[in-house]
Amino acid sequence: MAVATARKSGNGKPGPKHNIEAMRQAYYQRIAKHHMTPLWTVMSSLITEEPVTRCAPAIWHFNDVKALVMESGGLISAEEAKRRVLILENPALRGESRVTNTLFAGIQMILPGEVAPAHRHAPSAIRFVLDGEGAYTAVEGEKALMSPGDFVITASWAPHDHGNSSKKPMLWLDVLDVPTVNFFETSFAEDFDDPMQQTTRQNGDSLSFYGSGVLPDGTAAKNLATNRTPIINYTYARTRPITERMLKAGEIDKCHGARVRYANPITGGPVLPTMGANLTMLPKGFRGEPYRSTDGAIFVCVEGEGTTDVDGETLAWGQNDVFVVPPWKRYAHSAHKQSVLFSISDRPAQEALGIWREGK
Ligand code: GTQ
Ligand code: FE2
Repeated sequence: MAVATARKSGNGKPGPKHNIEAMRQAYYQRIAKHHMTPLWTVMSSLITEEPVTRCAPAIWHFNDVKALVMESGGLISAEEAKRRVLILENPALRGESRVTNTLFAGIQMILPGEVAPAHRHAPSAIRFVLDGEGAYTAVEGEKALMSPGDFVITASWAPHDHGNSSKKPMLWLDVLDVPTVNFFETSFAEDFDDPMQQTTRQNGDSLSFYGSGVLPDGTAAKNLATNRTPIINYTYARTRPITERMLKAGEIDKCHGARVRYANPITGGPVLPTMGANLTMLPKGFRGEPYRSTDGAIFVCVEGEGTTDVDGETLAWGQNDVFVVPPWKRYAHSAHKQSVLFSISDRPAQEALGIWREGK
């Protein structure tokens, strides 16, 4: 072995610098043939002192998005597309079908009379409704009629189909943990024969039941304590007034505003094991203090107008704009009008792995 020979001939000391460098390179080439490589040449870029992200701050303005998504309605039906969605690709991750390193985001549109056929898959999904009124998602036998600001949960492997029995197109934001599931190489998916599932519960039943401070008694309760919420639709009509009450009571976080966390009412944990979400109301004139955390987040401006400074870059948002803050980048919100922001990230997954951090 070249290295051992060098040590012997040099009385245990390495040879001259140029000599040892050449010997190292020759050695790396030899071990490469055996699919091995030295850690010491990559150590500092492999185990970094701070998070390194490939993700860039980005914003999609709803005016542009809506016009472009509406155009797709004339090109393909929901039935043919299966899901008529335009993917929001992070500008630094083009071609990777992702908005952050761990999350997929897209804008889905469903026209009056259309059906997006029933299927299920390993990735978990959420919808956040942007525009329209009265289209539905059916999840595990329950129809959720949707209005702007509603937050709808489709857990891993839950059967789901969408339909629009209203008179208006409906647009919503889809967020799925697809890149995370694919990172683990654990994707499964299947279609159902029937395009629409049979409903077995009343519309909105899960929120009426589990969002009311009572829980089923006895063994049924134990079976419910899983890693996903039993609630299908966290309606804006129920959630917004809570942030408004917090705002009026002065319960305003210096960084985040009057913010609530969407919770599993059985466990108090996040809505899904891989994704967690918040809703915040910012008073007019709010100037948030800088904050950072290891979970990159997707934000939606539900109401109002303002800006978010991300690492020296200013994102100016208005109603239904979607924007992204990469992991560990400092950001601060400012609200020019009273505003409501929805946000979603992979924080629960990071917390489960014990790697989540936050800082100023
Ligand atoms: O609505 O079921 O944006 O399965 C991507 C995959 C939406 C859906 C997406 C999906 C869906
Ligand atoms: Fe789906």
